Amino acid sequence: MNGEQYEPGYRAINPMSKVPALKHGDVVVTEAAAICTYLADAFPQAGLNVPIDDPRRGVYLKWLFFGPSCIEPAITDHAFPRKEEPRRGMLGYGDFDRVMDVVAKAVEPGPYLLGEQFTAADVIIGSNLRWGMMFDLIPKRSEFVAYVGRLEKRPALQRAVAKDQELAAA
Ligand SMILES: N[C@@H](CCC(=O)N[C@@H](CS)C(=O)NCC(=O)O)C(=O)O
Repeated sequence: MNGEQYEPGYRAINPMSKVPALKHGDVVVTEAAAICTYLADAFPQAGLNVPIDDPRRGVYLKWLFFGPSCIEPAITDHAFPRKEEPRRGMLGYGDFDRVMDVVAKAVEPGPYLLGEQFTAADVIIGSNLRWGMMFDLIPKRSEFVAYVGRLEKRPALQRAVAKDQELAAA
């Protein structure tokens, strides 16, 4: 909020002046979904990735990319409509309602996007949906509410929320 992301020190880390950014040894990774993918692969013992030779890897990668390439721009365009209606075929996400329907269908069977295994893809899609509902940017569909409710029961999410609250209080 103080604009430090625009200063040369942070620009050297991420020329986009965006957070988050991760430094792991000499490796710098930016873009939230890339960071999650990188960490899940770097620490497979955590069980958050789908290995490269697993046939579920394709679906796993699809959801990791779907957050930043479809859900986030769909939410932003919906919240701040463009002056001129863009052609559906030119928008990578198509249209907002289709994105919501596709995600609702994917999270409904549960407990997670890939079934019993919680993966980095749930971190991305889960945070899109949790944040989207929190700020009334997406509809509170029963599928979303149930999925986010399952995520909120996870101790890891509870620890992360507590850390955010500590930071906000400070
Ligand atoms: N495409 C980026 C977007 C990140 C993003 O928009 N971050 C916001 C905070 S949530 C930010 O850094 N805003 C600061 C600014 O643009 O000045 C990603 O997925 O990591």
